[in-house]
Amino acid sequence: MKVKILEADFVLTCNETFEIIQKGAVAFEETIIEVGESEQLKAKYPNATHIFTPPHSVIMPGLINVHVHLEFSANATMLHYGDFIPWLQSVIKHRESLSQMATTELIAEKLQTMLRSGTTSLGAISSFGADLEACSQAPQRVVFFNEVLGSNPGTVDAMYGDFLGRYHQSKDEASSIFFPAIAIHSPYSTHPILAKKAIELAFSDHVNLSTHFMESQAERDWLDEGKGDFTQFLTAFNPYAKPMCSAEEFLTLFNSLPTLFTHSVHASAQEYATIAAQHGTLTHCPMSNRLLGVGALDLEAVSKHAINLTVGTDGLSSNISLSLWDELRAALMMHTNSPLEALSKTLLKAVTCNASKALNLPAGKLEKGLLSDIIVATLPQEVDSIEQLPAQLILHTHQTHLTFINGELVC
Ligand code: MCF
Ligand code: FE
Repeated sequence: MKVKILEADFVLTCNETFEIIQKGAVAFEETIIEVGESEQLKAKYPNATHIFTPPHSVIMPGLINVHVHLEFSANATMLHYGDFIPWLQSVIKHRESLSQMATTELIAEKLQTMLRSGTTSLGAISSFGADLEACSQAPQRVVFFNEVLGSNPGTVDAMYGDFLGRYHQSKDEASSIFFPAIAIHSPYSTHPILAKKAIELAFSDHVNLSTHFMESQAERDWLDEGKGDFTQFLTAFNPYAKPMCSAEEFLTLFNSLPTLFTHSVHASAQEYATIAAQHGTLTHCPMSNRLLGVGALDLEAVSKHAINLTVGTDGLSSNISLSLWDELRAALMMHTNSPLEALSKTLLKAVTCNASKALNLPAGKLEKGLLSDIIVATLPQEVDSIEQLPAQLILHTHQTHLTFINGELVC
């Protein structure tokens, strides 16, 4: 591959110091060769192919959406929003028909839309395996999380068998951009014995691990006291239903592997400390949290515990968009107590360097040696100061001007 030099008014490296280079450039092939000032790079690589960008353009790493349920992509208005248990009931009622409507073509179309909005990598939570074909053929880097759940001791073996079958099918598709992985649904839906077996498999196969954790007050009440809104819901399946483990016991199951914990809106300070000590990641899904009526994540608590923070869109089962820009705008509007400039920086890190760390992808930063997953976003006007750039980028970006994956122009 011939060396390319991409130049723009700003290079947002998303590196450790969140360095922003004005009149900057990136020299790259399949991996990044050098990041620096335009004039210097042009002199150093005189034979490179130059790619110019419009005024007010920003070069940055491709975005990484660590948590999306593509099998629910056919939903628009069918699921019940506003309250968690009614939503869950509506998922159970409609999941069969929704998953039939979510054809490979529909999912491929959603992946293309995600690409046009700058998402170059994603973590796909797969409940049934119906998204395998679209995900294994996607232009993006995909970490494919095969989900396991099951609480009835009489059926856990069959549930594990079904999960194993899907996991092995995804392993057959493994490639340099498609990575099989494992997801445990949640502490209220997955028997700890089942969870333990799947976690041991993730450990021995060195694959990524993800779970939903402490999303709603109902989940908190159920795990702590076996009470609350979950009681009626779960006793409909099993009249003797009891919490299968405490929240701390559930977290401890994951102590061997850095795990992505999604939502965690109702986690306690002690649980945040455990997640931090286990080098876990917290995935914030602000739109989903709003639509399912579970409240807003305490970002200050997450930052106090120095937990690796990422942002995901969740699926169209609890969102109206799979664009991370839309998601970041929602987060900016939701966390009204966080200063705008600092929050914007935190959010951009969450979908780049923090996300690549969580998924073990050598991308997510513009840094020598990392994969050339690079996007260009173009602002409509100049910014008042460089400190305003992260916020203005979040407020004004919908689609990218250019997108590269592995150094190849993909859109
Ligand atoms: O993250 C959201 C809300 N919390 C839990 N689960 C899901 C979400 N979006 C989709 N789901 C799926 C989940 O993967 O819904 C099902 C699971 O397959 C609920 S359990 C019947
Ligand atoms: Fe989810």
